[in-house]
Amino acid sequence: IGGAAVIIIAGAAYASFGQHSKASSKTVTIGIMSGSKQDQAIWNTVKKTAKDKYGITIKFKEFTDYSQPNKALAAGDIDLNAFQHYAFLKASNKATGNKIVSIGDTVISPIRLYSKTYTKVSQFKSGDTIAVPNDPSNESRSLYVLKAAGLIDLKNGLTTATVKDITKNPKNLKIKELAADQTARTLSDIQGAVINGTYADSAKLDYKKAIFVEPINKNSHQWVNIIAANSKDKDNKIYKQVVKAYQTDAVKKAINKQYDGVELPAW
Ligand code: MET
Repeated sequence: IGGAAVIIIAGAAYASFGQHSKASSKTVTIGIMSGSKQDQAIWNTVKKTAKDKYGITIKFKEFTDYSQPNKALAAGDIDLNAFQHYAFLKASNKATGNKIVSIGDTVISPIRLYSKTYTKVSQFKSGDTIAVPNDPSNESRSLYVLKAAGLIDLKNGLTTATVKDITKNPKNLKIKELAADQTARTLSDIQGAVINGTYADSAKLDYKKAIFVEPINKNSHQWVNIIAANSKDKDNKIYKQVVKAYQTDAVKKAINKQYDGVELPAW
């Protein structure tokens, strides 16, 4: 009999703990990239809607390089992340065995070629160096951008091109593969760099001065940025409400105000 009473008491204690943890699970920590005032303004709009409409408290954990936020998500240090496009996630899951999925689309952020030496693509000279990000998806993307700019040619039909797939390089350009967060830093030493929006923001580069912008076309879906969750959480109601709080007219307005067409709402 005594044993049964203990069980009942334990049951009651557990039930009340359960309720408490449900309330506190309305806090969602999202991993984002640091250093972009524009993104901060956009996320503040999301945060406000999440609180006012769904009673969710959003917290942010900021990262400085692309290799960290999926690790942190897989390890359970954060609940969601929002920093990558579909192609990056696919390559990252493939390389790590993580099971991370998209739960909602955010923006498309065309990658751009910048130069401090030149103002036009045609000015590149024989032997010049151009930096590209070295993760598989962004490297391939950048090489296709150099192809679209008419600087190189690549084998046809590749999903992940590398420098080895360059078939024509009439200006003998040297392609320097660097971690995406390092590309902007090299601009003073070399003639060009293909730089993701994230790092163009944090290096305070002027988008309007990019000398070539990645075209948006039927192949662009892979570059749509996403809110990502561990696959076990893909139906989590609270996380879905975070996506709803993102995909609003207020956020569309904030994106257009902050980026003026440089990044575009993509949901
Ligand atoms: N926001 C970046 C882009 O669309 C994401 C790169 S993948 C980590 O270029």
